Amino acid sequence: MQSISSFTHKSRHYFDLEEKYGAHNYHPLPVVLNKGEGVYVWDVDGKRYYDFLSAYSAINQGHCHPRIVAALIEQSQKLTLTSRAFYSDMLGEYAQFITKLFGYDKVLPMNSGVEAVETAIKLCRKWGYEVKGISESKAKIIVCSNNFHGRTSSVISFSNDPSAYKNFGPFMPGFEIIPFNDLDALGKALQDKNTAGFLVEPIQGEAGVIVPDEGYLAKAMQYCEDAKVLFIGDEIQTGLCRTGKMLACDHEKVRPDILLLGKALSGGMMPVSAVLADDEIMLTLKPGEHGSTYGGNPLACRIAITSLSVLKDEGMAENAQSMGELLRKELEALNSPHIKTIRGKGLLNAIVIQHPKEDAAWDLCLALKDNGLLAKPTHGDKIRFAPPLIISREQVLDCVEIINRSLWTLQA
Ligand code: IF1
Repeated sequence: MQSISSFTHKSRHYFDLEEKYGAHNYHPLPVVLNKGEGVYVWDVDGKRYYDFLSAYSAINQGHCHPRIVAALIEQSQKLTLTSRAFYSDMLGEYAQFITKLFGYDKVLPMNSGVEAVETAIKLCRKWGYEVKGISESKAKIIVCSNNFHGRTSSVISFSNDPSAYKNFGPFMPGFEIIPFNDLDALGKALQDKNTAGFLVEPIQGEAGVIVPDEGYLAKAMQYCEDAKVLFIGDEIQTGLCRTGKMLACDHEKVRPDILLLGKALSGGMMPVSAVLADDEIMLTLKPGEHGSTYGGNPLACRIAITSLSVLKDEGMAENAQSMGELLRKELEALNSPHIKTIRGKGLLNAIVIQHPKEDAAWDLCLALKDNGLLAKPTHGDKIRFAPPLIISREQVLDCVEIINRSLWTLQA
C-alpha cells in the first residue's frame, strides 16, 4: 500500500475532504481526477492517464465527447425537464429514434441502470399475471449466481454476494438463482409454470467478465420461448458497442423480450437508462402505474440521441472488436507469470492475477497508476480492462507496454 505521504499536497487535500465529508461506501484508487478527454483523464497535478475503466462502461464514446457536450449545452439552454405530466418534443423524437434503432415497439425511459432493472421486474411480473395468467403474487423470475444488476433493496435480494446483501434484509421474494452458463439448470427452473422471466447479463461484468459458452444465449432464449418466459437482457454494461457489436446479444442474434440499456446511453453526461419491449409486454403498464420525475426528460433524450448516433457514426463497435482482439493478443504475448487468465469480448476484458501476495491485483493497479494507466480490481484477483471504444492501435500498444512494465513490479 502506498504511504499517504507519497501523494502531493493537492491530492491529499481531496482525499481528506472525501474522508471527512463523504460516505465511506467506496474504496477508490488514490488518484484525484479533474479533467477527461477521449481515452485520457488528468489528475489535479496535471498527470495524464489512460482510462481503462471508462466509468464501468459509461464512457464508451470517450470522455467529454464534443458532439455529446454540444448537444447537452444546446438543450440545457432550451428545456431540461417538464416531468411526464406534459408532453415534450424531445421525448417523442427520442422514443421513435431508439425504438427504430433497436427494433422494438416501445421504450420506457428511466434514469439509472438499476431503475431500468426494477422497471423490467415490474413489467415482467405484470405481463406474467395479465398475459401469461400466473396467479397473483406467485410470479418467479430466474437470475444467475454472481449476477450484478444494481444496488436497490429488491435487486440485492437476488444477489449471492454477501457484500451486496448482508444486513440489508428483509429481502424481496420471487426470485430463483441458478448457475450462469448452465442450460440444464435453466431448463429445470423453467419447468415451474409460475416463471415469468429470466434476467441475465450476456457477459457477467462485476463477476469478472465471465463470457458464457458460444451458443448459451441463443439456447437460453429458445428455452424461454418454449416455456413462455420473458428473456430479459441486461445490456447496461455489455451494450452500446462495448463487446464489438451494438449489443452483446447480437453476437448470437438473440433479441431479448425486454432489453435494458444504461451507462453509455448518455456518453457519461448524466444517468439515462431505457427499457425496450414490444406492445404485448409494454402495454400491460397503464397510466399512473409506473414513472419517475426525470424519466424521459428532454435533456436526457437529446443527449441519448446524440450518444447513440456517435456510436454508429464513428464505427465504435467495429473498433471495439478489432482493438479488443489486439489487446488480448498482445497481453497473451507478454507471457507474464502473474497473469493466469485473459478473457473478454470486444473492449470488455479482464485479467486474473496469480501471485502469492493477497492484494497483488491492488498493488498492480497502483503500479499501473504510477505508470499512467487507471484500472481497478474486481472481486480481489481480477482487473477489468475496458478503455473507451475510440482507443487507437497505437494507444493499445502503449497501454500494453505500461501493463508489462507494471507487471514487473510484482516480481520484486
Ligand atoms: C457501483 C459493479 C459494474 C451493471 C449491470 C445494472 C447496473 C450495473 C450489468 C446498475 C451497474 C456499476 C455500478 C457501480 C459499478 C458498476 C459495476 F462493479 F458495481 F458491478 F459495472 F460491474 N446492470 N454497474 O453493471 O446500474 O444503477 O449503477 O446505473 O455500484 O459501484 P446503475
